[in-house]
Amino acid sequence: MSILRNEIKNNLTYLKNEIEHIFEGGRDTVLSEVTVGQVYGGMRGLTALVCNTSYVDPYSGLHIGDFTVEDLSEKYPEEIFYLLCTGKLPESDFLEEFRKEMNERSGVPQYTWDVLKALPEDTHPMSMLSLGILTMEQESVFKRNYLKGIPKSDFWKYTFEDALNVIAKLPELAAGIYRIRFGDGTLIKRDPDLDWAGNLAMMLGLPNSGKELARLMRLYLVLHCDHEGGNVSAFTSRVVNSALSSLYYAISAGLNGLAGPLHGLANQNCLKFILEIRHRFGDLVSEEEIALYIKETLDSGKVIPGYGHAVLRVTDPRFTAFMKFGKAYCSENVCFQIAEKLFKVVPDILKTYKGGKVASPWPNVDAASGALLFKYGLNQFDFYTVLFGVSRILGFCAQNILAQGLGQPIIRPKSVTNKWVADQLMKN
Ligand code: NMX
Ligand code: MLT
Repeated sequence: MSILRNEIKNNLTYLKNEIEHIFEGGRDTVLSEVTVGQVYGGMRGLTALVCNTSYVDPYSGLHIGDFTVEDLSEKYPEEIFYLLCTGKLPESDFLEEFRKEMNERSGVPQYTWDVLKALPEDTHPMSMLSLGILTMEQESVFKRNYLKGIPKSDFWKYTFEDALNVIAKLPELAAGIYRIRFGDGTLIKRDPDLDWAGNLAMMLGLPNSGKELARLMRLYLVLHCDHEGGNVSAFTSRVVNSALSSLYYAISAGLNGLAGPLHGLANQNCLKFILEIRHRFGDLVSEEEIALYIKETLDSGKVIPGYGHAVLRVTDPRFTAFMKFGKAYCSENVCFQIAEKLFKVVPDILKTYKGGKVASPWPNVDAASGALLFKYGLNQFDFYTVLFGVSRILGFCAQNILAQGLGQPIIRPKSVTNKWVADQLMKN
């Protein structure tokens, strides 16, 4: 991986120069003011973090380097990892080099399988993924070397080693979790000639899944890779790593955040929602029936999964990319058709719901992907967030490698009490 390592080094030099320049321009310049509403409102809209892997524009969505989602949807996730770490897409021989590197570093330890197989049968696959990564923590190259004593400027190099070791094991780990939890527990051997996503698709062992599942898996693993620094899972992972807890701890922590229904778990909940609609109204459900179901769901106090976003104020371009795939390959599929009908019905209802309080009535990344996975035989929707996690780990790794390379300090914002806030109001 010498090409990638060198390019990360170049990127770090570039980013350090940029930061020096920014500091010369005004270290004390105010970027964002914080209101009482923001302090109590999940810090929404507060600009208080720097993340150099990707950026989310409220109106055009995810940007990685100079590229939009549309530019990247035909790429391989391996190329996206390179892009996240370096700001550039790799040369054509990178995929082959990466494949060889993954072969050398692959192999989930037997003790990890022993732990996962010993868990209760109803353990959620996300707990298994998080725990699976955590079991391997003592393998951390960063931790071993940190204990020996290494200069701060070299931290990122060892974290990069940890990243490659984890990424290489992910297809086997994720597919193994699927087979332990939903299959007969036998593990399928990886194929050293396949790419990262292709191997994961193959090792699930789904009957008749073929090349189309691999194609969808590539797109899925590209689209979920990163979403700047403030989302729950990436932020958690970065905070944990900022204490110099190894990448294994940081990844596991980030995954625990991703497992929540307002974040990554919406992925599985979307398909569950579609299946409930299908079960109640049949394959030919009308838009009126869907509207009725949406209203009933909202009246019962639940959110509509796959709709809304903390940053985006338009239809998520990642949703659009999945819809494009669905129209090309799954247009006859009932679940996909219901996802299409939901897209026609939900935004208008959410626009007026709670007096127009929903900041974004539009679909997010989760609204359509489950219908596509279902079509290719991946019908255990409890597993979907694991795929989100596998992809998002690329972002966790890249964000932490760059932050360490830039020597970013431990993250520790200041908190205050109600009394402190009330005193400020009195002073004003
Ligand atoms: N269905 C019903 N109510 C909603 C929805 C929705 N899809 N989205 C927002 N609201 C409500 C929200 O619950 C809040 O109500 P209240 O103040 O009474 O608690 C109100 O609208 C204002 O919330 P927003 O400012 O619009 O959204 P916020 O930034 O707080 O939360 C989400 C963003 C994504 C958590 C929220 O839109 C949501 O819960 N969506 C459904 C779950 C989902 O799809 N999550 C996946 C996000 C993407 N991902 O994969 O991580
Ligand atoms: C994500 O991909 O992390 C989600 O869209 C949530 C977010 O960005 O807040």
